Amino acid sequence: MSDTVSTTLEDGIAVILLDNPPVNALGHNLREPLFRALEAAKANDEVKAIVIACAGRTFIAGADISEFGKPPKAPSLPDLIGLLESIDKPTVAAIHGTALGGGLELALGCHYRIAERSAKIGLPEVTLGLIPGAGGTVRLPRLVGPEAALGIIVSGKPIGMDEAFSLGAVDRIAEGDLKSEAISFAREKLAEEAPHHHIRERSDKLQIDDAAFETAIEQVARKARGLTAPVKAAESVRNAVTMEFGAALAREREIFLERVASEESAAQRHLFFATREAAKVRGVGRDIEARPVARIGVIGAGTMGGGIAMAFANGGLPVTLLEMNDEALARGLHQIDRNYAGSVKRGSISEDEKTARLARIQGTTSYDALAGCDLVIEAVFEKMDVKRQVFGALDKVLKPGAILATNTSYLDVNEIAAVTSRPQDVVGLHFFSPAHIMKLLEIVRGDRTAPDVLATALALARRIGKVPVVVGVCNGFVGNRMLAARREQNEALLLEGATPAQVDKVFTQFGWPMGPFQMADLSGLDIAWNNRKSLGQTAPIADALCEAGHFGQKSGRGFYLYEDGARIPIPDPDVQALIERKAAELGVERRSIDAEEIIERTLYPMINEGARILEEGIATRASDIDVVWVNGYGFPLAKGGPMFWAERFGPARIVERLEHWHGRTGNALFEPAPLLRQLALTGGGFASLA
Ligand code: 3H9
Repeated sequence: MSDTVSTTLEDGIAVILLDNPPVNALGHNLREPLFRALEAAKANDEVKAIVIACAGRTFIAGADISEFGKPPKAPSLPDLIGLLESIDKPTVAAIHGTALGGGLELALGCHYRIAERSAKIGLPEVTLGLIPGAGGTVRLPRLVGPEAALGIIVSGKPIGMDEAFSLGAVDRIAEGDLKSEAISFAREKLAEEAPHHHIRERSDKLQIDDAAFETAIEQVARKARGLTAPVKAAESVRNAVTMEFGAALAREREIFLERVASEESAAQRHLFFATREAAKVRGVGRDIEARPVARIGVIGAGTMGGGIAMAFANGGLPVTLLEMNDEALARGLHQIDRNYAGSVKRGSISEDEKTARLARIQGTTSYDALAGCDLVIEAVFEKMDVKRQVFGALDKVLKPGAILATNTSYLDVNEIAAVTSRPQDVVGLHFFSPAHIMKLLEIVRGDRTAPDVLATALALARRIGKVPVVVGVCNGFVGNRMLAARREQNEALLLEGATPAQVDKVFTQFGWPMGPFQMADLSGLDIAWNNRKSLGQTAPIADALCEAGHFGQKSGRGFYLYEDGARIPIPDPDVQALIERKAAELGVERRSIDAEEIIERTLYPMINEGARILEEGIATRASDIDVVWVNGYGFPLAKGGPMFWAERFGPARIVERLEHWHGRTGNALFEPAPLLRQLALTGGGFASLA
């Protein structure tokens, strides 16, 4: 007996109960006593069959991720599963909640699996830059067939019981009490005359259509977007088919250990914990209760407002969508309909689901219709006057306790809150476009925002599948403020001699899905142009392009040329000529610019701004900034976010190059932030300076 593992013997059936909160991760504190319990049950003649079950909210959620990268402690998970497979007595895994990663692998070491109907199973290792390392890629193909196993392993997505049962991954669904049904199931199996086979002894499902399987594997490489783990996982599934069991298992372990030691996995593990840390907010402890939210109001049915309405409707919440007049409302609702129709066409939702989601969105042109809403978010024009007007009107109609949210991407939330009689109920909810797709939600905490308003925003974000990060008030908050630092240099690089294609290539080689100029063309140069004009800002090249009718992909010309409505960017000699003309006009001397300089002048100012954001307390932790950039701006997952990357790459090197550019240009953007300087001197990570 130990704190985490206890065995009870019920008339010949040993029930080994694991209890390692919160998610029964297979840390050493669980592996070691479980190994002993299994050895004892194996040796005990009174034990005729074994059931492995878990206490708490879930079956085993996998290996303990925090142990990776530390010296291994025996017994390992493969040792445990090896021991399980040496037991002839029937072994049954009783699954509730989620059996993930090493948890599922342990269950695959049992003869049988019984699960509650609500349970899920999966091998999410690729999402941590890993491959399953305790037989998952070798046993699952033998159990469900290589094609199905490949899908589960490379997607990392858990599957529900209908699918698991039909694939044969689970032998029985428990409709009543899991533990007693697992015991009865074990008894049934004992009573059967037939021998109990371990998965390793089975090869009946390994027959495959070679060509189709190879095509599926090639597709994995194409879709991996520069990540190595899915490709390696697919290789390991192929080994399960082409190699004998023991050799495939040994090779899987080798690949797993390589992956654990990789930067890609370190980055993804960092993001796993960073995402969970970000939800922990100063002053918002577990004792702070979220306010009940049953109906959402959204003001503005443009691209952003429509997307926000969809995000809530997709999460099951009814939405009242307000526009100024019937025409604008009809246009907005029509666009939402079209977006859902697109999802149906792509097969991501059913026609019924589309109908259900649309039915949750109710249009109105009257503020009075918002009176019953528990939270209203505005997505109107980005001008303080307009926002103040909207908040004044909201203050009049909303019931006491309702939350007033703004989707502003840079305006002062405190100033907006000040026009209301209830600044404690005002919060920023900054969605990212397209709002129904992008995961990030910056929750902007005003000076007077009440803790339970933040708790409500965090709970809502989770309810609609967003990744929330709480940030403070400043121009652009975390994401857009750092983006502005980078953006300033993009045009300067073009004027000084780089081409859009050259800059974009450096970005994609770094791992971004696309570079800044392709991105600008995709989102529409006119939108940024209008924004600049309203702020009294200029960007010589982008402004000139807009004046010449280059609005990006939608007009067939932007920083690139797009022929016949295609999305392939083609370098445009006219744009090049325009850049050179502008450089001459501004007296900028042109020279050749290399990849290193492009990184130093775009990524380093971003990191520097991130350090300032930390100094000012706008972000609570460096890892929060990473969560923002990975989920809102496509920062390469494999690099873990700008601040994580900076720590690994070397703050001293970054400071040295910032100083170089500061000296050369005199631009304050490059002046190293004190926090970054301190890190360069002391080493360690940003967290060590907190
Ligand atoms: C693996 O298994 C490798 C093997 O193939 C080979 C080995 C040889 N380890 O998410 P939550 C913590 S790789 C350590 O908020 P939920 C988490 O940080 C692993 N800690 O709860 C949080 O801590 P805190 C493959 C873990 O109810 C707390 O538990 N498995 C682990 O929303 C609650 O987590 C996975 O990738 C872990 N494995 O969701 C599954 N898991 O409270 C990872 C959680 O201090 N886990 N924690 O912030 C999950 O997907 C979700 O946690 C789960 C529950 C769905 C289980």
